[in-house]
Order: sequence, then C-alpha cells, then structure tokens
Amino acid sequence: MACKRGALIVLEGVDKAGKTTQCKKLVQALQQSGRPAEMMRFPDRTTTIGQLISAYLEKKSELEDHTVHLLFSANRWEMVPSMKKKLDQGITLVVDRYAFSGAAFTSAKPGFCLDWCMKPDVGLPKPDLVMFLQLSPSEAALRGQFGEERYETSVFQRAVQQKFEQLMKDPSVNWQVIDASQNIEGVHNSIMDHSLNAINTAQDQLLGEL
Ligand code: DGP
Repeated sequence: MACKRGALIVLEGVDKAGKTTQCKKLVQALQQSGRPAEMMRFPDRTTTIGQLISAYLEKKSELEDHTVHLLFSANRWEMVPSMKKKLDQGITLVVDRYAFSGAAFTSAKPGFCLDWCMKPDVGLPKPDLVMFLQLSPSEAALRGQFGEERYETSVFQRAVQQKFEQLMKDPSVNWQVIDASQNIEGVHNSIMDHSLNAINTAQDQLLGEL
C-alpha cells in the first residue's frame, strides 16, 4: 500500500510573532512523536533567486516592486518539485511564511491590490493548514527593536497586518488564528493540536492548489 501523504502546514504572521521558534518546535515535536517532518522557510535565501531577494531585503540592492514580488513567487515555485516529492513520501512540511506573506507584504505598498499580488502564486500547492500567529503591534514592540532589513518598521507592519486580516476572510483556505501573546509552550500546544488534526485529515485528501 502506498504511504499516506504528509501535510503542508504554514505559519504566517507579522515580524516578532515567533514563527521561526514555533516552526522549529513543531518539527521537533512531530519527529519525536514518530511523524516524519521537515521545516522549510520562504524566502529561501540559498538559491540564486533567493540571493537576489536577500540582497534586496538587506538593502544592498534596489529592485522594482513588481519585479521583486515576482522573484519572491519564483522562489516558492522553484521549491515545488521537492515539496511535492517530500509530501508524497509522507513527510509533513512545516513552512515559515508562504504565498500569504507574498500578498500581504507587497499589497501593503502603495499602488498594489491584493488580487494582483496573489496571481503569481495561483497553482502552488495549497496548505492543509495556515496558522496566523496573532500579536498586536504594541506587544510586538515589547519584544524588542526591529532589525535593519527592509519592511522592518511599525508603520509598514501595521499595514501588513491589515492585509493579512483581509486574506484570512478567504474561506477556501484553512486559516487558524493562534494567540501569539501566550508563552512559548502555550503557543506550541495550540499549534500542535491544530497540526495533528491537519495531518490526520490530509492523509485521506489529495493535495490542493492555491
Ligand atoms: P524572514 O526571512 O522570515 O525574516 O522574511 C524576510 C522578509 O521578507 C520579511 O520582512 C517578510 C518579507 N517577505 C516574505 N515573503 C515575501 C514575499 O513573498 N513578498 C514580499 N514583498 N515580502 C516578503
């Protein structure tokens, strides 16, 4: 009998919400419970496209806004063959940011609409679960200063948060909002519960497309 497919699980949220910490903890907990799992993150800065994106984020280069948007999307598309292979092998993928960050960050810039911003990602593997780590801008500020990278300002992050709120209205995506103001273990427990449900459900369903 063919093995059951893994689940595609995405964590989204504004900066400082704790996505990376929680992705790592989730992968560890799934592996310890005997469920094959791997972490991925977007942008993946290791590829040729990812290096262009990284230089842009570090403000070492300038790129036209539509151009960089398409590069972020291309960076997701270039990973699709390996993502599908791993999911088919029964590996659950825990992904730190995905197409929703793409749409939320670019559409927070002047002159971009959410609809146009989602277009390049149409057809990507659809996550079985997207957890949005919700943290108010004031709580995020208590977690320390933003870094030096592009987009790391409170004003921009507030605009991004509003765009995420619009995206979460899409009923065709399995969004779950997680209260990221709880302590690390509390957040982890909520994330684990939702993930186990998604893994069980995904086993009997075909992988969808965005
Ligand atoms: P991180 O490596 O998770 O800190 O993410 C890098 C930054 O890039 C972060 O500010 C969010 C932003 N970002 C992630 N994905 C996209 C995308 O697809 N498009 C745009 N414009 N920004 C993105």
